[in-house]
Amino acid sequence: MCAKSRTLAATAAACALALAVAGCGGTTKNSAGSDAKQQAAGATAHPDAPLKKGLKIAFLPKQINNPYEKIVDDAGIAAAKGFAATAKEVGPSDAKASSQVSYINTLIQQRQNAILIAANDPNAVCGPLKQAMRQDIKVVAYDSDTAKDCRQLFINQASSEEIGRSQVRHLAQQLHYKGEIAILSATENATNQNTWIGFMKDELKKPKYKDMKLVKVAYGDDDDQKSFQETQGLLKAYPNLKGIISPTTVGIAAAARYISSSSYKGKVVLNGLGTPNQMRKFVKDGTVEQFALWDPKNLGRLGAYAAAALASGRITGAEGEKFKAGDLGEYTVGKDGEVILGPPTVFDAKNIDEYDF
Ligand code: RAM
Repeated sequence: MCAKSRTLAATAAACALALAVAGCGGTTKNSAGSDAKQQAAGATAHPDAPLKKGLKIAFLPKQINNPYEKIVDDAGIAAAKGFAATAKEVGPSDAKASSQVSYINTLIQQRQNAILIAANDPNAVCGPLKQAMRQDIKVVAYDSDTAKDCRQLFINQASSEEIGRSQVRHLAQQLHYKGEIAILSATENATNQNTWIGFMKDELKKPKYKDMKLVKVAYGDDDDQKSFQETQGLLKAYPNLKGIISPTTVGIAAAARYISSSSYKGKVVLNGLGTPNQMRKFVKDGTVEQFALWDPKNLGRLGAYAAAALASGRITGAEGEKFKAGDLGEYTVGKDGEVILGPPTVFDAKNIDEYDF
């Protein structure tokens, strides 16, 4: 599977599938972009080079007011302080496709050493990111990827394929493999959600799911109110709906809030990706039986270490390179610059109180 220090064997197939089903990373590779990446990568990695002191690292999340992104970035900033870097978080208050562009331009002007970006769109951010790489600013996507030639690394929280397929597997078990289902996603352009949804749709093609039907993919835009209203709309429009997958921490929390005080509580199964602290009360009151997530703090930490390793010349982003990520241990760069944090955890009434994030 996707444990640390191992390259993901299925990445090639996974990404080919993601491209086919979700349009992930489907940017036309232009020569300028490839040049920017190659130029930035340099010829050789120096694995024993000391970690540079005083690096300037910036986290650019999908949106700054998303509690999940805040946990990721705060942990990354704290990790960076630990190796004498100056790190900060800047970003838009909405997750629209182009809302990150002006922030990238400012970070370039500020001569940051590395930009970490959770991309709201795989392509909309590419121009300025290539510009950054041409100026020797390292670019690391985390949480939500850009097109592959617009960054040097992608720190993925878990195998995208495993996230997508397991969401369907879990909901199907809860529904005894029967009934209409819907997806409540984030924004229509989000690379991570779209890649996962691609794998969900592919999983649903298997014969064991023949009595399940995906009736709609709705978009709450990682906005609490919109996600709440979209949930209401789904349940009204599809009276036979039996289950909802919400692969976004904002979406699942809003959906749970709506369901918890509606007549659908106990009748419609909600699963997806959420933070234990946001979901605890809905697990305790019986609205939600289970959901999943990785440790967002570790995602931020891994991102910070990866950015520093690149900016110090220890790695270039090439497949097979290894780097140390503090207490998290050693990680290996996989195909297409992907580094995988590790498998997600499933939370339910039995274990939720063991987690505080
Ligand atoms: C939301 C964001 C983020 C995603 C999580 C699961 O917070 O969309 O990108 O990884 O949910």
